[in-house]
Amino acid sequence: MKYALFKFLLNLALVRVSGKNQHMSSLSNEKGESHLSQTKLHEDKIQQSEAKHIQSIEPLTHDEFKNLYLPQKLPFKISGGIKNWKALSLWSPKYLGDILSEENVRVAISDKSIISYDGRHGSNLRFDEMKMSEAASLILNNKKSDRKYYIIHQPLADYHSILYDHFDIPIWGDKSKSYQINLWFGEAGNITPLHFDSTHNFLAQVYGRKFIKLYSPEDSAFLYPTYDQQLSNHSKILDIDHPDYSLFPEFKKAKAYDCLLEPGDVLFIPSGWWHQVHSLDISISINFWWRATLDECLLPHVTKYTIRHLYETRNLEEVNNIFDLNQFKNNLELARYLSKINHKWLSILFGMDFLESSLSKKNCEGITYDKDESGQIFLEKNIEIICSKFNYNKMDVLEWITNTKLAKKEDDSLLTSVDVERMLDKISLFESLN
Ligand SMILES: O=C(O)CCC(=O)C(=O)O
Repeated sequence: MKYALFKFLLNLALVRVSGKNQHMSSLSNEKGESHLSQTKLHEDKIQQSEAKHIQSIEPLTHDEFKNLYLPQKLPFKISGGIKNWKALSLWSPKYLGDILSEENVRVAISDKSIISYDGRHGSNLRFDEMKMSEAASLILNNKKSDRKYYIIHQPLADYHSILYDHFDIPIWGDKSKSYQINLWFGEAGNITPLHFDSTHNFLAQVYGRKFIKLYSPEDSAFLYPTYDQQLSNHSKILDIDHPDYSLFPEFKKAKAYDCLLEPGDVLFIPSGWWHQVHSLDISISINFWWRATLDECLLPHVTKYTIRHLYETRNLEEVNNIFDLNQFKNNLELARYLSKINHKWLSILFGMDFLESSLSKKNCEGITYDKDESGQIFLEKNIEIICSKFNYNKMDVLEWITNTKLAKKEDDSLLTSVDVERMLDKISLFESLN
C-alpha cells in the first residue's frame, strides 16, 4: 500500500509544469559581461522548455534509494545531495588550474558548441593533451565563437589524491559496486549531445549550472539511435533543440523531461535513459558511473549496443565491467538465464562466447586451431578438429553457426526456444571440462 502510494506520488511529480522554471541561483564567475548575456539566453531557453521536470527530492538514505527509488527506473534530482562536499566551496576553474597545474589533461576541442563525439555532422572534434593550467585558462578566457573547450569524462583517479578529500563517494549505490569517477570541466554553452549509457549514473554538480534533457528508454524508437549504421550509443539527431523533422519525423512523439542542476545537486540517470547535457555556465561536475544488474538494464537499445558490440569485438568478457553479472558463474549460466526469460538472441551470443572461449582454454592445448578474429569463422575453419576432439556432431555445430548469424539480427522471433536450449545443453559439455 505504502509502495503504491509512493509510486503514485512519483508519477504525480512528473506532471507538466508550464511557465516559470525552478529558482535560479545567482551566478558569479570569471567571465564577466559576455557571460551574463549568454546566461540570459540560456535562461530564456529553460523557460521555453515544454518538457516535464523530473522529480526533485531531498537527500535520501542508501536504503530509500535502493528499495524505493532505484526500482522505479526513473531519473530524479537529489537537491543538495552533495551540499556537504568541501569541493563546493573550494573548486573553481582557477582552483583546478592551480592545484592540478602540471597534470596532463585531454581536452575536447570542437568548432561547435554541440560536441559531436562520433565525428558525424562534419564536426571537427579533436582531443589535445595539455597541462591543466593551460586547459583552465582556455576554458576561462576563450572568446572565439568557433572554438569550444571541454574536459570530458577525465578519470579522477589519474589525479592528485588531495581532490579525493573534497568529495564523498555517493552512499546511494551498493558499496560492493565500484564507481568510475570522472571530472567534467568546460565552458558555458557546451552541449553533450543526446546519448545513453549502459551504466547507472550520479551526475554531481560542483560549479556552474547544467540543463539536462532526458528521454525514457521506451521512446528509443523515436530518438533515432545510430546503432543500425554504427555501433554507437548516440542519437542521429545531433541538435535536438532544433531538430529537422523532415529527417526525423518520429522525434515529435518523444516525451522530454528536463532538469536544472545547480551546484550541490545530483542527478540520478538510470541505465539506458537518454540525456543531453547543456552547460549553462562554466561548469565543473563529477560523475559516478556504476554497474546496473542485468534485470535493471535489459533494454533493447542497451543490449543491442553494448552486448552486440562486445561480441563483435570479441570482448564479451568485458560485459561484467559494465553490467553487474556476478550472480552468474560463467557465460553459459548467463545464457541459460537469458533463454529462460526468453531473450533468445542474447542467450545464443553468450552461449557461443562460452563455447569459443572454452575451446581456446588450457584443457584444449595441444590442438592447433586456425585462428581468426571472428568466432563464426573460427568455428567454421576448425569444425573437423572440434568435432573429432569433443565428439560433437558436425550438423550441430553448423546449426549453432547458423543460430549465431540469426542472433546477430537481434530478433528473438527468428529463433526457437527449443533450438536455443538444445544448443546450450550440448555446449555444456565444457562445464565439466573447465
Ligand atoms: O555533463 C556532461 O556534459 C555529460 C555528462 C554525461 O553524459 C554523463 O554523465 O553520462
